[in-house]
Amino acid sequence: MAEKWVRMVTAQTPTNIAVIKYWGKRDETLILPVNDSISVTLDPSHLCTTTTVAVSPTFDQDRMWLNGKEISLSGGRFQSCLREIRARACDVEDKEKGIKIVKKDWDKLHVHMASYNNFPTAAGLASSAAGFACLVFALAKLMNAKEDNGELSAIARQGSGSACRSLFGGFVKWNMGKVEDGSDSRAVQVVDDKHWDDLVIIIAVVSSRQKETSSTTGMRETVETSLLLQHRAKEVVPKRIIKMEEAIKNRDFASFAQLTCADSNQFHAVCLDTSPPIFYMNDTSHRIISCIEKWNCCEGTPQVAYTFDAGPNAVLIAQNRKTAAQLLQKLLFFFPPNSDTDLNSYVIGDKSI
Ligand code: 2P0
Repeated sequence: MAEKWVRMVTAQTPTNIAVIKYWGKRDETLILPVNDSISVTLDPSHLCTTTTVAVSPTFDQDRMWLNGKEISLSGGRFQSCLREIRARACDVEDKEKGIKIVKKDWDKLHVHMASYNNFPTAAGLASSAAGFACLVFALAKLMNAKEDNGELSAIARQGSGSACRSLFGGFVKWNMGKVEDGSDSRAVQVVDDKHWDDLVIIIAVVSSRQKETSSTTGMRETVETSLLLQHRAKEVVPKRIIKMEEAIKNRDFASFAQLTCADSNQFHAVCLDTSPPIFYMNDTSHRIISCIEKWNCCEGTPQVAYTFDAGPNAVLIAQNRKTAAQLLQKLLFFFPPNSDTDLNSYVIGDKSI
């Protein structure tokens, strides 16, 4: 008779928002980007994924559920993450439960994985980032893999590029890497969550509908057709990365805001330069940009930075709580609830972690 034990691990991982964007791959299978990127990891109490993974000798196949619905594991990305963690699995012994798994057993044992997002999936709020980071972290704990978060980030990257940045808190840089096998394409922490903890991030949910062009498809088309992307990846981003790291380390909000807004705008320009063009922002997104630009210009120094991912939702970063309160007042004035252009909700959170 088969043994009846179940070993379970639950992990929670926040999403991250890029301030210097990743857009475009040089290797689609290994998920290697055309440029470095930098992100900020959000507070897990706001936008996060919770994943429980379980192993039991009674499971006859690997299975996964996302927000309660079973999904197919046939895609190469899940298989890559599972394969890489299984290859690093170690012995596990839990005397209380009578569990003893030796390294070679992991090849025969199957896992069940259940993941929940507390925010809209695939609406441009980086759900795959939190999702794959959490899955890889939880599987590593389940299988007693000894790799550190940097090494795990190179595995999470193979699930979804942006996921590699969610293994750390604070500000995080994804080094694009140089070597062909992708082993140096991984995340490193720039500063921890305490370093700049007066920043406040507000997400204005313009639409929680699923986006029309997935990031994966969008960036493939951009790589194939946009000349502007080549200029961005080779000439613009390398210089911006250096300046952004400096701004973050010095807590220089003016430079930080200028770089963040410029990079978001260039990312969307690259999307427009794609054939056929990709429109992620809508009229409400554009009105939010105008509102912030006017405010920043009137004050003579940036009060708030904006950045938009592959969707119309605005991520607004205020220097402190006072500015965040003023920002909310402005948003409520210009986008009153229940009007034609209302924002569905405001997710308010301290940056950290
Ligand atoms: C980023 N985005 O740096 C950029 C900015 C969206 C806009 O990373 O194909 O879901 O799974 O590697 O990670 C979204 O891309 O794409 C993304 P894949 P991913 O956050």
